[in-house]
Amino acid sequence: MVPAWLWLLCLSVPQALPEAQLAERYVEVPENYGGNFPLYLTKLLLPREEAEGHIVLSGNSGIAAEGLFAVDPESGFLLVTRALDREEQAEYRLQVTLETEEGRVLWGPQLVLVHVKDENDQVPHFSQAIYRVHLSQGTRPGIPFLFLEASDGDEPGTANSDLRFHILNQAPAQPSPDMFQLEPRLGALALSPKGSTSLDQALEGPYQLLVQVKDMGDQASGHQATAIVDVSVVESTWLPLDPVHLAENLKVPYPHQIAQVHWSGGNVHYHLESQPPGPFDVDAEGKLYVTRELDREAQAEYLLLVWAQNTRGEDYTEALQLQVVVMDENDNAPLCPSPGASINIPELSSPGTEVTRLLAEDLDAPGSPNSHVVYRLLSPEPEEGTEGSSFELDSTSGSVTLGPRPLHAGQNFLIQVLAVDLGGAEGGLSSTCEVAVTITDINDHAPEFITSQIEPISLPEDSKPGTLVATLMATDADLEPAFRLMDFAIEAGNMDGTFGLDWEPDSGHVQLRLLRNLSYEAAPSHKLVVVVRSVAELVGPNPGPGATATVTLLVERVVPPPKLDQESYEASVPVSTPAGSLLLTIQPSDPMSGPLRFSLVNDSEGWLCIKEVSGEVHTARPLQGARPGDRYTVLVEAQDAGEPTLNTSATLVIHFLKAPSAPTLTPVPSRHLCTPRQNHGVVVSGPSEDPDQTNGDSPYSFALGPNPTVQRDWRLQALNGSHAYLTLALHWVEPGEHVIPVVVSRNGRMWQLQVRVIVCRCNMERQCMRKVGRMKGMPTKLSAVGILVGTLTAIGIFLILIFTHLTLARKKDLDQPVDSVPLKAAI
Ligand SMILES: *[C@@H]1O[C@H](CO)[C@@H](O)[C@H](O)[C@H]1NC(C)=O
Ligand SMILES: *[C@@H]1O[C@H](CO)[C@@H](O)[C@H](O)[C@H]1NC(C)=O
Ligand SMILES: *[C@@H]1O[C@H](CO)[C@@H](O)[C@H](O)[C@H]1NC(C)=O
Ligand SMILES: CC(=O)N[C@H]1CO[C@H](CO)[C@@H](O)[C@@H]1O
Repeated sequence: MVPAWLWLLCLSVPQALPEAQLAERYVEVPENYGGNFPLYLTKLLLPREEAEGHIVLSGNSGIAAEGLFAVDPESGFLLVTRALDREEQAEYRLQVTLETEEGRVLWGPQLVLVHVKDENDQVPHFSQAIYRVHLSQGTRPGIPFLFLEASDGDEPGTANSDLRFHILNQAPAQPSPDMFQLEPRLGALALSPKGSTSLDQALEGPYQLLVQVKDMGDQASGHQATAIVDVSVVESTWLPLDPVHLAENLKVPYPHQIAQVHWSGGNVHYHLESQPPGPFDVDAEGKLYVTRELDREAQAEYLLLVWAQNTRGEDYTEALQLQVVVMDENDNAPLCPSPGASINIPELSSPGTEVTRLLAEDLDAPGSPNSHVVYRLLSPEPEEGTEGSSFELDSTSGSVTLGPRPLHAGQNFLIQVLAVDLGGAEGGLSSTCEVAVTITDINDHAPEFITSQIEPISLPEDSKPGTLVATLMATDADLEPAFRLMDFAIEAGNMDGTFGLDWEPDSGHVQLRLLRNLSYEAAPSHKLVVVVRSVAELVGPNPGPGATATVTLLVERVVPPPKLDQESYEASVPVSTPAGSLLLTIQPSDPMSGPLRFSLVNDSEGWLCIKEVSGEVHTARPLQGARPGDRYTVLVEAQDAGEPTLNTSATLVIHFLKAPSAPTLTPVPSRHLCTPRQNHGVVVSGPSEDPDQTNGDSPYSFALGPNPTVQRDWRLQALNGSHAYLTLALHWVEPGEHVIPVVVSRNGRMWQLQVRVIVCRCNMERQCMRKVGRMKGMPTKLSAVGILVGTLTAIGIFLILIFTHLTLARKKDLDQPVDSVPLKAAI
């Protein structure tokens, strides 16, 4: 035994420190202390000077009153008066104060916690002296079927109350002495593996076990107690269960018992699981319940697993399985397939073509009438009076096919089908399914021209490349834009690529254009065959004649306007130029070009005239009024003889010159001509003294003066380059002396001759029969000779006069132009 003073010392050491705040003191006192009492516990630091006060000790209910604790006023020690029992009270909470008579606190309070330190003075106790338990066959080894309970009054958590269980004895020790195992710490009694095997082979028992509980843990020492465990082994009632059939939507009060299980062993708890999770439950007696209505369509079958478990939730054995089959009820109408996009069926699809297959789903049990769906076509109904329907329906398969009635591109249908279960029997549930069907276009129409024969088109030869010849229009009866796209081509008549086509891809207009120059000579007309084709491949009949258009093009000839050899003409003429004088000839630049017709546009003076065909410009009359140095401009127009609209014009400028001094003309020896006309004439010769006559052999030209009477009465024919022959033009010309103006010209130079001719009646020998002039009566031979001699004399005098005059004139006008050389007429 530890001496009291030593206890005191060791317990007081932590409290010996001076305390300002009077912190709680902790004192431990051994339980059942066997030494002397009072036992000093700890010294309280009471103040010495406050002697008049008295010490008050208070604490847990009534301890001070019992006088268990006290404070020695002399030493200030707290003391305990007798042994303490931890099992009675483990801790005392004390408060010490120093108070006056009036109860005023002088010191304190000082708190003191007194802990009673445990001593193993308690014996463990089983909760029962005898445990009786049923052990079912089939209980797995190691699974506790009984939990022994024992208690120990000593302080928990210390070795004094640390209990261990043991089997001391098993009776009978058959078939094996260690049929059971007891978990030492927990007191869990279970079959040993050997025991489990043995029990499953034969129904043994009952067994009586002597079990022990001991404290002080695994130490050999300690208190102990024993108890009896009666184990009666029972047959297993944990038997397989028959499947349960449950109607769905069952209208009964819930929970509704569907089966029961029983574990014949003791201390059982039932545990249920449903695969998949379902509304099932099990109660403490093993009754299985369904807690609400089932829906076969949600879950048609459940597998329930029921376990028998000990209090720790360990399975005694395998789970029992219970199959729950939910029986179908026709509680689901057929479900239509979700309406997808409209189904496209090409037009002209043959009857019998499947449009779609409706598969209305019925969630009720497959294979049962509840899910046996049949179909009925509601719409479109076959119209009265029409032959056949557009769609047909197979009532069994739900297959919608095309009926015999033809369909057209662009049509839209909403097919309504009634789907009924129970095989269509009375009371079946139904749904109306809808399928949208669109009849799509196929490229079964070839494009065609609106007009296939184009009126002949005329185009000038000089039309520029790019010129629009014609616009053709084509149409396509198909609906689909892609099928309306057209391609155009010139199939014939465009060998040399003169023409081309131009079109917008999505229009039905095509423009026939010129790509090259036209040529009337090469081809005065073109016949073009234009074809139109569908860009997309055509289905069905080949294009008809409408796919071809014929364009006839006539090329208009374009003849260039005539062109003259000069752009303007000029001529210089003396103002004395007689009428009928040739001034110049206007000619086309290309002698090979077609004939022209010439005219004067604004010859306001009437001085000029032009030969319509030859283009020779003459003076039309004497240039009276023209002054030397003036100029006179007229416009000459030349027209194409065949095409008068083709014309050109040029100016003709006439420069007037001073008139040459009139040449003294040699009187042309007159000679008579017979009237009525006889076959002879007068020879007129060109100017004999023309200096050009010898060196140039260009001929003279002779013309009668412009006087209309002269022109009417006389005819002048060229004989050769230097002579002309003047004859009567009329049958009868008045007898008498006539002076006939003759214009002779050569190389732009001109002379005018006055040819004197005597016209008379003639005898047989072509001799004048009567005197010319104012002679009366028939002349005698003598008078005729006289006249002749007289005449010759007169001529001779006349000639002398002329020559004399000429000689004088020559002397006078030596610097006169050559034009003025006298003319000579010869007989
Ligand atoms: C077509 O005609 C024009 C004049 O009308 C000419 O300038 C051009 O050279 C010609 N083209 C061809 C290819 O003959
Ligand atoms: C004739 O027409 C031309 C061109 O227009 C002009 O130059 C000329 O003076 C006209 N002549 C007369 C006589 O009017
Ligand atoms: C000459 O040609 C023009 C066109 O170049 C035309 O208008 C006119 O009528 C023609 N003249 C005649 C007289 O035909
Ligand atoms: C060159 C020439 O042959 N001149 C003759 C033209 O005719 C006349 C009359 O017949 C003749 O006298 C010329 O000799």
